Amino acid sequence: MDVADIRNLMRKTQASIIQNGFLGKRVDDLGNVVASDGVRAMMESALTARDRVGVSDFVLLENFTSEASFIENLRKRFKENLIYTYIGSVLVSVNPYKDLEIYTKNHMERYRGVNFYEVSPHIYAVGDNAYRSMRTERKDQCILISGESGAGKTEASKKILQYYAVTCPVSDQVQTVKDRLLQSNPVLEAFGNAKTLRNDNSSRFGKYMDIQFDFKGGEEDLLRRLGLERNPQQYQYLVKGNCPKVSSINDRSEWKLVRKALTVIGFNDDDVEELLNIIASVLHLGNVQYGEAEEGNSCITSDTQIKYLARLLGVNGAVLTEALTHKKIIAKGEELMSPLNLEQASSARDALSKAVYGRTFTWLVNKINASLTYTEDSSKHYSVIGLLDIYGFEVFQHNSAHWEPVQYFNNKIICDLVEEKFKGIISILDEECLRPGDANDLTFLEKLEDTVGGHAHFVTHKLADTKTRKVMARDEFRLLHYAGEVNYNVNGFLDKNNDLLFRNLKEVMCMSENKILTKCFDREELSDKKRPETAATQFKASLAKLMEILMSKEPSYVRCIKPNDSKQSGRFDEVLIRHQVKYLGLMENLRVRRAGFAYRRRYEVFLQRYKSLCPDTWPSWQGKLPEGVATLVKHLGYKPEEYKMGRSKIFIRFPKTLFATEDALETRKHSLATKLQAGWRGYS
Ligand code: AD9
Ligand code: MG
Repeated sequence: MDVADIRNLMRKTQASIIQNGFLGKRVDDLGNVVASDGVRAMMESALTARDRVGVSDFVLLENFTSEASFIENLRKRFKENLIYTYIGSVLVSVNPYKDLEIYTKNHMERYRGVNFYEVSPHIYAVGDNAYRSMRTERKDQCILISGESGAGKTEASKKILQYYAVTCPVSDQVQTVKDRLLQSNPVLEAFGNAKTLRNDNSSRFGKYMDIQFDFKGGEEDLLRRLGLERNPQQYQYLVKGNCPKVSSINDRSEWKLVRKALTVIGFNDDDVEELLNIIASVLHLGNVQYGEAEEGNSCITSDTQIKYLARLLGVNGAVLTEALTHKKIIAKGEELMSPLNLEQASSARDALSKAVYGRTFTWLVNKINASLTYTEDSSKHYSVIGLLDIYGFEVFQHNSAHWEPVQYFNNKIICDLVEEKFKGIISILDEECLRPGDANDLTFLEKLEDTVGGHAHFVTHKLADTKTRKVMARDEFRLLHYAGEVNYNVNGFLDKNNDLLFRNLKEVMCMSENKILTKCFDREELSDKKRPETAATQFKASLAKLMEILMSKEPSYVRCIKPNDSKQSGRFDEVLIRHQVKYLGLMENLRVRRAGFAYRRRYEVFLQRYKSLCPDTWPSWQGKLPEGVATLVKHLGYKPEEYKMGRSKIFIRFPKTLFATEDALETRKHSLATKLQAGWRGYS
């Protein structure tokens, strides 16, 4: 919040006091009760509209400890298409599963530069607030969007991007970058999202197990060149999830969008062609069928796919066939081709598909990132707002090696169980993967029982009580996540974690004439003797990096809720919603918020902003930060009940305390300017 905002807010409050004859009440055009912070509680109770539409901030609920009234408030608002509600500054959003007229340019304008509490809750308010905090406090921001699969995280992040695109003033050069940023979305979604049972447009970034790309939108001659058919049922990789039909997405128009977007990002026709060749190859690879030759060895039964693959990837068909059925081993300095059995061969084929798709996706992300880099002045530090939209929590019949990033549900116990350095699940899995000899999925499970068997959140068939045992198979372990219990079937854990791409398949890819693949498969990799990192370890490392980035920024939170499991508008499934309210920790959020402390700032930020108001801290404070802040607030006359000193931040209970301080700052600036002017006149 800057001084202008506060002034603006005060002016508006005064105006509405005059208009309404008592502390400003107002119902905006969505029927929301809105008011200025501090006086809201008084005003809202006077309003009848509240019975119909609920309260726009859960903090105003009379019975704020009751989960039932929390959910009732959500229900009232949802019925009225009011999908957004605050808990203080946290935005709760319920997926409406229909297009609402609340994202127009007019709406954007309404939220621009306006205080959080003056207008009805909206995702734009969160975006605007982060933007202004970034500007006034010069601290990088991040907006964390959480919620389960299908709750509306990706939509929320797109809305924020669109808001910035429309409202932030920019130069021409930045405009290009912004266009690219917006256009990167359909591209990333086309290649990184997939239809799942939970969500027709589910984010799969970084996870490539069930990629489905529907080519129904592709042009005829393009399909012919790629050797593809219109019917997605033809492709093994597309039917595996048993849900290839996407009713909510129009492929034809989306495809046009993606083509256009690729051009904006800087792809020429050749680039697009090469990219599509790769995607088509993955589909063909999925259809490579194996038969059994002598001694249980595998052979490829039809060479149709191989022909397409050879052409699309620019590789030698015979070499590819051999690589898909053999493994190269080096014994006594000699290279030997050892035949693969059926199962090994299909794993090798799938590993190749995953590697090709995965690396291409990474390449695409890098290319987009590069096109977004804005290098007008590299010596300058640009403030940033990060947007985190992850893939949501899913509970399926079988959950395999899919480590959910649950950290910001404050799920530390589980995170330690999964991640701990020597005795966490990931390190035990890695250890089993490295162990030569008889290591397999079941020995991995036994090792888990030996090592983490005593953990209160870990159960297996052997360790379970009689009741749980009935619903657990012998090859499963169960984790009691914050968000729910999940059974993990260990079948395939070792293979998936190894995700090993045989050396000879890598060699074939390195020989490819496809320019994108040459960048994805580097020859240097072949000479590297080092064992590649396992999938789980890679995931863990990228998560750690992400956490580091997030920790360095000031967070805002958006909590998304999915109203029902059938993707229907207007259906409010109470059981499902209550579960999410629980694991998103919304009741806890509310309790903390009700305890007060509307405003919190890091000591250095607070001191920097207000130090000029106290002779002891001006022009600079030499001692420790908390002492400087204590001296400053004492001088300003803060009463003990008005604030608390935390470890690194000061917490201020009432906005009015802060407003008074801001006013003092403004007055000082004003008198300083007057003095300077007078001095200048005197001089001339
Ligand atoms: V996943 O964890 O990536 O599987 P998300 O990202 O949480 O999931 P997503 O944003 O993709 O879910 O939302 C799912 C669908 O809900 C969208 O495709 C829209 O059809 C629908 N949706 C979500 N938010 C809104 C909204 N604000 N308005 C209208 C929405 N429809
Ligand atoms: Mg998503």
